[in-house]
Amino acid sequence: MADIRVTFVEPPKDFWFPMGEYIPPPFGILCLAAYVEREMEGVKIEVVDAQAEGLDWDGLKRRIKATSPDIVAPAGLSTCNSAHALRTAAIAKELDPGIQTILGGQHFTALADETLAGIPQIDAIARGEGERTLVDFVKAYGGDGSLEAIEGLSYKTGNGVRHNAERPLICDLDSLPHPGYHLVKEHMKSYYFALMAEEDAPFAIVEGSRGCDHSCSYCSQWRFWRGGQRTKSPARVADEMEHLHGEYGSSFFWLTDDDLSISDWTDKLCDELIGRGLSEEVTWFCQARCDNIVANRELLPKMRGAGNTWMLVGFDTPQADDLRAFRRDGIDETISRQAVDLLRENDIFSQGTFIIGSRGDDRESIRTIGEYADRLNPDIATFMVLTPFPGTEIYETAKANGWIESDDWGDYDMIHAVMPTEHLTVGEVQEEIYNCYRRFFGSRTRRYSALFSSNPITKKTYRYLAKKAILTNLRSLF
Ligand code: B12
Ligand code: SF4
Repeated sequence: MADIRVTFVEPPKDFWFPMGEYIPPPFGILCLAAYVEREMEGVKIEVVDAQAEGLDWDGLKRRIKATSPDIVAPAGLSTCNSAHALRTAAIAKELDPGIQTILGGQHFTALADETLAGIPQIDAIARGEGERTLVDFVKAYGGDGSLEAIEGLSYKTGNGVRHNAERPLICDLDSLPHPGYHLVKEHMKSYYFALMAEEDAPFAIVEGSRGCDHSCSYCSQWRFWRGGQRTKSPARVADEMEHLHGEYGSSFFWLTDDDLSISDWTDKLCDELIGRGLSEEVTWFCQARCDNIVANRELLPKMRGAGNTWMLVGFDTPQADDLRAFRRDGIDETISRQAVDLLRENDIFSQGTFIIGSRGDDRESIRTIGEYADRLNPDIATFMVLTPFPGTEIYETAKANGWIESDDWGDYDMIHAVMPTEHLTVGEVQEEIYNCYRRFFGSRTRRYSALFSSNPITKKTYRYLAKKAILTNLRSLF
């Protein structure tokens, strides 16, 4: 099938300031683009990365026009970026109403019905895993098959919205092509993550698995990927890293896994990285649960030796009731403390996340969360506001009870408060997140010991955060 032009777009967007400045490769659409490229000969694919190309909205419009697309597929990473995806689709329709627009990702999967019913510029949504649904959509556009038969697709019909049956997940993730980094090869040196690696250390994203075995009530991931975790093989993940390093010089990697399975799998991945000499050349970031870290503590020295320098761990709160309500089974203060100590002993930088703004929170309980962060003392703390992301249980409860006060999806970034608690207004929750950061990062003792730390990552991180005035940014939100 020839002559179909598909343009994938990473729209212009702000970075998430608590993590400093960065330009990430648009990983999700790179996976989709590579899959379409492999499955459909002759389709002309372009990936427009507005961030890497430094395009504003007018520039993006000109750039999309220059690709003469038949289909425009914007990236749909998170709820707070959903308006950017919609605006991209609207631009495509302004250029030519005949261009087909398709969205995907967590937010639009959860809100497929209202998005299609309410937004004229969207033609279709691929719900859940996108690769195979998108290929079938492109084929149908070219006359091969009907929309009606495409599993996982929701789309507009003459008189409403049709949601086709769910599509089974891809069993073998190794069967996917390597993500389409070659489609953005001219930008590979511009992807960076200033806080986590040097600005001149090209940053790439790799995916070890999809989904998660847990079911935290505030998380949209486990439902989106329908429970359970599917992994690529360790050798395949190492192949991707080796290729990216060899071809483009990528030297800092973010593993997308929601909970890296620190187990035999990680052991093998480390063997691969060490055996290929990559551990000398690259560093990598991962996220893992503290129970997982503690249960597999014997692997931490090997992970550090294989280049793992930074780990993000969710501690949430010291309050047992909230941990229960969040369904964070297996997480408590003892295990959290052990995890921080183990990471420190193994020279792995620990980023701990904490959640404020649950229904019962008042100023006092939030102060105890701040104190908890002080007690656990991870290398840095990231405080986030409990956010009702569409697709989560918390969203359903909050919506049913009328708790949600903001309908601006741009606010759903875990830094803006969108719900009051029983005791605090939205504005007061917003103040409290600032207070938590001020307490942690304002501590002179912590700042001085970090600035003079023997750990270069700690030193650099605190210097960087001080320079970027994160507290001033947070203060400006209320
Ligand atoms: C890497 C990452 C980042 C990177 C950015 C990466 C990027 N490309 O821009 C950084 C660190 C900067 C980041 C920041 C944030 N992130 Co983030 N991030 C991730 C992470 C770990 C991996 C994303 C990824 O590449 N996944 C792998 C790809 C293959 O999956 P995918 O993107 O979902 O795409 C598949 C499908 O969704 C679908 N699909 C997706 N888009 C489209 C588009 C079309 C057209 C189609 C057809 C299909 C389709 O097809 C794809 C292939 O199957 C995810 C968690 C996760 N494991 O996914 C969180 C995640 C996306 N982040 C999240 C959040 C909340 C944030 C932040 C707000 C910070 C925070 N509080 O955590 C900021 C927001 C940034 C901003 N302002 O843009 C949440 C989003 C929740 C939600 N419902 O909104 C997630 C899900 C984490 C979580 N556990 O909740 N993030
Ligand atoms: S918060 Fe993390 S551990 Fe919990 S369900 Fe989501 S991805 Fe899994």
